[in-house]
Amino acid sequence: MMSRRGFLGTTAGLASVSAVSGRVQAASIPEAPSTTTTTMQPPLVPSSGPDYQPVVTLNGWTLPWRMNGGWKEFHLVAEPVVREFAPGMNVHLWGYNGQSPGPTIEAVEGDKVRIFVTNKLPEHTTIHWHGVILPNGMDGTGGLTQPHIPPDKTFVYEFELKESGSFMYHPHSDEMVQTAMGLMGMFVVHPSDPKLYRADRDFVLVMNAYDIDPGTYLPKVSEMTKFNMWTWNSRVFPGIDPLPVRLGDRVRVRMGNLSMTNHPIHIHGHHFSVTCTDGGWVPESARWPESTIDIPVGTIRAGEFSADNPGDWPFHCHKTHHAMNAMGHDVRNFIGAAEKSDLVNAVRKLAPGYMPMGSSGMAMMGEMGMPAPDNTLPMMTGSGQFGPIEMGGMFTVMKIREGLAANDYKDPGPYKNPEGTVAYEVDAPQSEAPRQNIQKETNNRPR
Ligand SMILES: [Cu+2]
Repeated sequence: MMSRRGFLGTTAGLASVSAVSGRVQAASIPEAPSTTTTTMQPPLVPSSGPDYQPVVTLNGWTLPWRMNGGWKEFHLVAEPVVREFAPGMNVHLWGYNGQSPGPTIEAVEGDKVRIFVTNKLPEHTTIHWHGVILPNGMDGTGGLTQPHIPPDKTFVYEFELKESGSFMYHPHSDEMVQTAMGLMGMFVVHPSDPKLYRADRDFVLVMNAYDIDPGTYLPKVSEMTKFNMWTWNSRVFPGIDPLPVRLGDRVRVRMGNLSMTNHPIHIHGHHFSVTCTDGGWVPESARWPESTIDIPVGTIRAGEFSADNPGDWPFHCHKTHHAMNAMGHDVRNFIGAAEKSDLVNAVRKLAPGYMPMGSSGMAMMGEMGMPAPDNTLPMMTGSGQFGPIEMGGMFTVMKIREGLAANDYKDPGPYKNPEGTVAYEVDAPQSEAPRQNIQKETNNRPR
């Protein structure tokens, strides 16, 4: 543990970089709260200071703080954690306060924050406050703006939050490994004027990707391009919480991307637009409507809309291989390969009962429950009220319902579609759909 002497030594080193430092009061380190729960924790409603609508973190939580002489004090502990990606798969990661990603830090424009960072990792680390405008020596770039934090040591960061917005935190120390191991979190700063940019539901998620061989428990940290698990808050569908929303709510989803590729995030049933990035709020005149918002690498996009269309609406990455789990890669395309082809017959002589997987698509692979190694999720999975959903990875459901209570984030169950509003099968006598050949007319059209 950190000794008082060690603590004072640390702050002495930082004395010249922070004019607002209140390091005298900082002599005692606040407790570091910790949890391993994977369900979305209720928002932390502010009990003092300016009012704001608190955020909720999908499958995560908000870091409690304490006030100390005008400073809002937080304590993050970087440490090895075990994270369940979805029931049936646990991964050994590095995280903060018991989880990857770490808890969301939430504060208000004008707050003076003091963030203690204890390193319980086997190697040194730092924390960089991505997007936050602060004094250079608080930026958290190991070697450049501060010494790295050695294992078993605690450093403290102190800065005043000059701007509201959506930010992130992550190491700037052996970065490739520490990001690949899951060290990251979101940092939300509310405007000091509670009426400004207010949303009724304000969700937070950070995207990452991991390369985990089926049957193993550790991500490969040297992977650069070939990831196979695409996560929101280190969870994959069907492990990602749904987003319950009351009909008529103003909804915001703040999406950070610390993976190594972009993610086009698509919403069904609504249009949304980017109202905030990691560089601040987007003026209303500069917004445009979209049904897919692309989130580039190393950025945050807050998508916002009015929930005026009730139902169970998919909310997912539009890269199809990001909305599935591992084992979906390197599968050959057998669509159209005849069930009784020469090749199949030849294989059947060697392996009686052999079935060419994927000759009519891959949906059956999701339904059959393919045998897989331990600690491996099905490639496509999940079920809804009408059958298999056949998704994985970066997919969840926005559940828009009439009459939900404010700050009620319980799963309201499947949507009850009004009668006569669900696609249905027609009573067609023949399996062949009626066709009209328009080829001839097209050819005869004058040029
Ligand atoms: Cu994606």
